[in-house]
Amino acid sequence: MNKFHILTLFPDMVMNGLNTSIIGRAMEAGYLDIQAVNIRDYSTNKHMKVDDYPYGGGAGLVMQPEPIYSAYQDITKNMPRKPRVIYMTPQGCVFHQNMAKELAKEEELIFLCGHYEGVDERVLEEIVTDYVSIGDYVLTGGELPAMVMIDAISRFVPGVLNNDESAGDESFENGLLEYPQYTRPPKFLEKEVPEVLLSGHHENIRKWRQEQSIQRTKERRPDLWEEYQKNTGEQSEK
Ligand code: 6GU
Repeated sequence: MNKFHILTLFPDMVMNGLNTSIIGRAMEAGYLDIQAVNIRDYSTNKHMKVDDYPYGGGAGLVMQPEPIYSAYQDITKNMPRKPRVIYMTPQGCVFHQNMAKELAKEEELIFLCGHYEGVDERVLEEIVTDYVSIGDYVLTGGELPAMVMIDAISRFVPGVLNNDESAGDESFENGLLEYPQYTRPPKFLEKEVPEVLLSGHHENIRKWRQEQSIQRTKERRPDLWEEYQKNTGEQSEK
């Protein structure tokens, strides 16, 4: 069982998103424990204020350090070991599948979601262990990125996926994009399902899928194909 704590000003957004589908089912079944903690609950201001103007001037508001630190201390007070704290920021290193696999080994993780123009640097220095971005674009807050990371990490937690859903052939597992999939009907808009898939010849199917994976990776992700060739010594004959 893996436990995720999310420090956020929008706990409903995060919980409503994650309560659904496979992650929701895994929480219900006890494979995951996901808790959103409302940073505003730790404000000591009479108006429950959590942000203020930036020193030095500039646009927007900055989240103040005290409520975040109090929430962090509350979450970690009975923990024997301090867990990793991931701050969601476009200034972090970019999240990828191997990072998801590694983070799935951690029993507990804390995600800190910022808003406005950012978070006071001093509390980040004090509690954050990892600065992570989900890609080179700017979002309004860290909630969607935290949900993205938790979804990707949870897929590696034992019990979360059943056998049919389980990781293996999918994109990135072998450094290539996944091959195309087909189901009934056998003919749709005059398009037939590739014959080899109906043949029952497992070795031919395996070869066909491998070729399709390679073709697709070359076309859509030349950067991944480059990397794949370096790692496997595969020659570019196609
Ligand atoms: Cl982690 N946060 C925000 N606010 N924007 C982002 C991001 C994170 N990753 C990409 N854009």
